[in-house]
Formats: sequence, structure tokens, C-alpha cells
Amino acid sequence: MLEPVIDPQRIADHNESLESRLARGVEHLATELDADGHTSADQVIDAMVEFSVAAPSWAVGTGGTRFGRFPVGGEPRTTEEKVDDVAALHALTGSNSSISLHVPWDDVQPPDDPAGLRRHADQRGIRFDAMNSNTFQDNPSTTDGGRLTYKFGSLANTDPAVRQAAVDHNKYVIDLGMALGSEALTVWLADGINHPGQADHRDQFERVAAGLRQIHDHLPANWQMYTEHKPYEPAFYATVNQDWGSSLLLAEAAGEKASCLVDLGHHLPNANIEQIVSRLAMVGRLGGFHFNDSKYGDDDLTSGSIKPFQLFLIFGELIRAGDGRLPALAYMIDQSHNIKDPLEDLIQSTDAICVAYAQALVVDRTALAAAQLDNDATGAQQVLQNAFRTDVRPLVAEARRRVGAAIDPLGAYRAVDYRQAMIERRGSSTVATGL
Ligand SMILES: [Mn+2]
Repeated sequence: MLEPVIDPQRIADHNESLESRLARGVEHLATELDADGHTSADQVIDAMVEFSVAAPSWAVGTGGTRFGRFPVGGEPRTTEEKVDDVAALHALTGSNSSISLHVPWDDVQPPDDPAGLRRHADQRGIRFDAMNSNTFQDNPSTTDGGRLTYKFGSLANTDPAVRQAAVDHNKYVIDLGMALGSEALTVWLADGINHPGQADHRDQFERVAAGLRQIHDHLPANWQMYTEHKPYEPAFYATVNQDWGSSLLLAEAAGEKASCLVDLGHHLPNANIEQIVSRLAMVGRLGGFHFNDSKYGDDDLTSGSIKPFQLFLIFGELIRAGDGRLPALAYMIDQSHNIKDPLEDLIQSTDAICVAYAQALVVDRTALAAAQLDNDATGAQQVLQNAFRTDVRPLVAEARRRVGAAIDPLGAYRAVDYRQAMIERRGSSTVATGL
């Protein structure tokens, strides 16, 4: 048996000093919610206990920008160590029970074996969430030893051999995911146009749709596939999958197992993301989320740090789509941080996501529906604000306590000094693969 990444007794010790204060907070909130009469504290706590958001493998290392990279020390050197970091995160938050791998960054090549990686994750209590394939960078194992290049696109490329290599890479990622017990593929498609006139919009789109259909047909019966839109970067004039409408068309073209993934940073400024969520859910093609926050573009900022009200409204639409419950979609954090300790940022993000979800659960939906029918704009806003301004943090913390995680995960992370332990074990200058 592997030793636990964080000794559960140390989390229990850290919780001890916080328990009586938490109990008072939970009791107060339970009384208030009972008086309101629409949602009970236990309903919220139970939903929090059940909820999990996947951590991406590339978020446990420090992210770089084009200006440089400042490793935090003790970063994972292997995919197994990335699993270990997610296990540490999950031990503290109780809400990150899966990891999302990225290929080629997390490729498992011989002499490594996927079965060994899967065994390691099993022992850590971590599952494999959606596999992410990227063809925005060359990968010698699928581009004929470097003879082919994705410089001018992958599935949209004018060269059939490059398109085939991109399809083959996605099939490879599906096969690897099957060996790991994953059940979904997210296609990281960066194809687009950097300069007006460089390529034909329609031809590019049709080539991508055809490629996605081929990839879709390789999916096992129980798998899902996600298309993820992004308006710009790395193509700065036009991206093939540039908005939710294009994403929907591509998912429809790919096949019935394909649906749209909404990354909160992949919208032009001021886009109404909650409305996009509503539309995609309405037509049954909302597949999942990549959580992060954004000030200007694809900033990868900490979830809930810039627009917490938007995050709350998004969860409101999800609960609306699920008739009062969160639909079973692919929920994942997609962030990469260049100055914070990556695990501290994931702790803060997970907490912010849980808080937004809990706030959305305490919306009085009956009162909201009545206000909407009466055209009572003031009343409807009041219903939403009442929920958004409810301090639900004790319920989120209580859920963590009940599953043996940390009441204060950030405080506990610092108390056990996980980062220093990893620096001693892995070294101070290790750099994880990723962005
Ligand atoms: Mn994303």
C-alpha cells in the first residue's frame, strides 16, 4: 500500500480547533434556511458532498507566459506524481476526485504502461476524467517523426496526410483513455486563420467537421466527446471553432456522442455565458465546463476571483437545466497559474466553485418563477440577490468535514507544509510538463 499523500490525522488535528465555530455557523444558517422554507441546509450539504470537479494535470505545475516561467519547486516530475498532487488536493477539499490528462504532455509511452498508471491512481482514489488531445503542437509520435507539421492546422489542414495524423492522434488518445478508465475526449482544436485570406472559412470548417466525425466514430459506446470553442489564440484572425454556435454545429456534425464544452475564459468580453449555457442545455448539447475566471481574455485566473456573480448565475442555469439538480456533465477546472502555488490556487478555485453552486441551490426557485410570471423585475432580482448574498461557506465547509477533508483546506495545506515536503522529495527545480 502507498502511504497517504497527506496523513489524515494531520487534517483531523487541523479541523479540531475549527469545529465548534463551524457548528455554530451551520446551526445559524440551518435556522435561517428553515425559516425561508425552500431549501434545507442538509440538502445543500448533501449536494456538496456529492459534487466533484476534476483537476487538470497541467494545473499542478506552474504555468508559463511568453514572458517567462517561475517554478514553485517540488513540481511533479511524472504523471504519477501529478496524480499524487491531485490526491493531496482531494484529501483537503473532498471535491476533486479525478484528474484530466492531456496528451502529449502526459503521454504514457513504453516502457511506462497505462495499466500501471491506472493502478497507481486507483490506490490514490483518483479517477481519470476526460482525456484532452491537442494537435496545436507537433508531436513526433503521430506526425510521422516530425515530417508533418500542424503549423497550418490539424483537422483543417489542406494536406490530407496532416489531417489523418491529427485523426490518428485523437484515436490514440481515446485508446489510452480506455486503458485508464476514462470515458470522454475533449478535442483541443486550435485550427484557424492568422491572416485574412490565408484560408477559406467554409473549407476549413468542413474539413474539421469531417475529421471530428471520424474521431467520433472511434469512440466506445459509453464515451462522450466535447468540442470546445475559443474566439482567438493561437489563431488571431479567425478560429474554426470560434463561438458556441460553431461549437454546436461541429458537435452536431460529429455525431450523437458529441456535445459542447464551455470554457469560461473562451468568450469575447461581456458575452452572456449563462445564456449560452441555457441555449446549449435546451438543445441537449451542453457537455461540460472548464472553470476559470477572466478579466480580458483567456486569462486562466482563479475561478470566482473576478466575476463571482456570473459563476453563481451559471450554476443557476445548470440547476434550471437539471430540474433542480446539477446535471451530470463534465465539470473540470482549466487554469494555469504563473505566480501562485498551483495547489493553493486549485484549493481556492474549488472552494469558489462549491460556494457558487451552494448559493445557486439556495435560490427560491418558486418565488423566482412567480416574479418572472408577474413581470416583477425588482422581485426577481431580490430573489437572486438574497441567495447570492447568503454566506453559504459553513455548509461547504461542513460537507468537507463530513467526508474527512479539511474545514479550512488552504489553512490545512499550509499547516502540513505539503509544498516543502515535495521540494524535499522531488527537488526545488523540477518543472512539470504543460503550458
Ligand atoms: Mn479549456
